[in-house]
Amino acid sequence: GQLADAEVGGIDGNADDDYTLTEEEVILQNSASESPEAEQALQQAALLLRLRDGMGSLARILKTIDNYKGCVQHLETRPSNANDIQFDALIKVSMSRGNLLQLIRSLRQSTAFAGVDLISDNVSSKTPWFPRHASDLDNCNHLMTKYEPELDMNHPGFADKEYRARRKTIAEIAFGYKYGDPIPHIVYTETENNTWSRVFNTVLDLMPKHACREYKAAFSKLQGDDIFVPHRIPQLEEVSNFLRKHTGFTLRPAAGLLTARDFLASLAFRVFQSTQYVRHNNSPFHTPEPDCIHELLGHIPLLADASFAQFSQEIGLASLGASDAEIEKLSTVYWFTVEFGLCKENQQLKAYGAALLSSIGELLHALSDKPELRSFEPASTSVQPYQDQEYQPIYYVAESFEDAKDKFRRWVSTMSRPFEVRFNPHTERVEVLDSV
Ligand code: HBI
Ligand code: NLE
Ligand code: FE
Repeated sequence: GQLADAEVGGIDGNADDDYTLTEEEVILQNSASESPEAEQALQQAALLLRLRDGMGSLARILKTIDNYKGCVQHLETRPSNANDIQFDALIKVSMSRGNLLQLIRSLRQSTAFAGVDLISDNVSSKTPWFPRHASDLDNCNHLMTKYEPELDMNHPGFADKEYRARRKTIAEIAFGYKYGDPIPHIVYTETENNTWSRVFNTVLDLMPKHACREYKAAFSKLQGDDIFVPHRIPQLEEVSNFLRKHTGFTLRPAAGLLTARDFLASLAFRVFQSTQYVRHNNSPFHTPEPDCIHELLGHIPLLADASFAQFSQEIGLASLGASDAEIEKLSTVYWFTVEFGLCKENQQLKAYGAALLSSIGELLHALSDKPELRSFEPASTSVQPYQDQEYQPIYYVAESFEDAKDKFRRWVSTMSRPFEVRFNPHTERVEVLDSV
């Protein structure tokens, strides 16, 4: 039934806390207080109630709705899987806005309900599910299978049993991870730390000339905090704490290449899903799949930059509830900016893309005279086909992060989503705003 699709995460057992209005209620309240007519205007709404003591309290709810001259259009219940709650009830009503507000307040005063939530009705059932709270990212861990060393004969780890077993162990850790857990510590092997050292030292050599200044600035801070050192792979937990301090981004462990939808959704919450395994020691300078060396040397420094962090989050916010075709475009934009972007600095070309900064081979290719360079224009960049096995034949050049963000915003506003989203950092919740 519809209840199965309704969002039950609403108040997450915070029934005892002082109640703050949800975004839906604020909208309702604002629209009700515009004028006496507006207050009388009929409003359709869906309420989600959590019943502590069985179905008996339904009678009281219906009576209360009746008192407020409301009309029940749909009623549905299901057993709750929360400990102290017996049933969840979804009730669709039609009543005046003013009365609806009072109804919600009056239901909230009753101890029979562990929660009374006004669910916005503006997200239609055609909108794909998307996470509303950072803890919902526990469900955003779907992998693409194309780079699994078990399945891909071209993977440098395909014939290496020990490597495959290692990957499996580290993937299990990511699958077991839940919101709020500390990120598990990995004891990296000598081989793995050596692979890191080789890449790290080459990046140190090339960075002064070829990386953009924001990258270099954050890189120095990571060195200053002894997180980036040549002889050992940093732990995701310490990196996550570093990012939190600078931009509020945090990490969560990912088992491998995630679907674009899951990966982008996490960015909306300023969460970066990071792999924790290490590339095969036979291919230190280029691998087609993300590994923790790519995440650490490629992504982490710029996620500590305020402007870039904002850009990343905006791509994520634009992806929530987007259609498959829109996800494809957003991930193409992500590909040609966050992964492979070049930018200008005093008339010179610099790299800011993570896949360039973590792959010396491709960095030198990108800045040679071989590839074609175009200026970043979301409308055309977002439909440019690309492959992910070889070096890119085309790169896009941004004037600056601010300029890329401006262009991106203007382009995103042409997308078709019937609602707005915004992230509330205090609650780590994405609030959905009706566009009417
Ligand atoms: N998954 N773990 C992980 N890391 C990435 O960098 C990543 C991903 N999935 C998709 C993706 N990147 C991009 O190529 C875009 O499709 C978003
Ligand atoms: N090619 C990159 C590297 O070798 O570091 C990884 C790309 C991940 C999308
Ligand atoms: Fe990446």
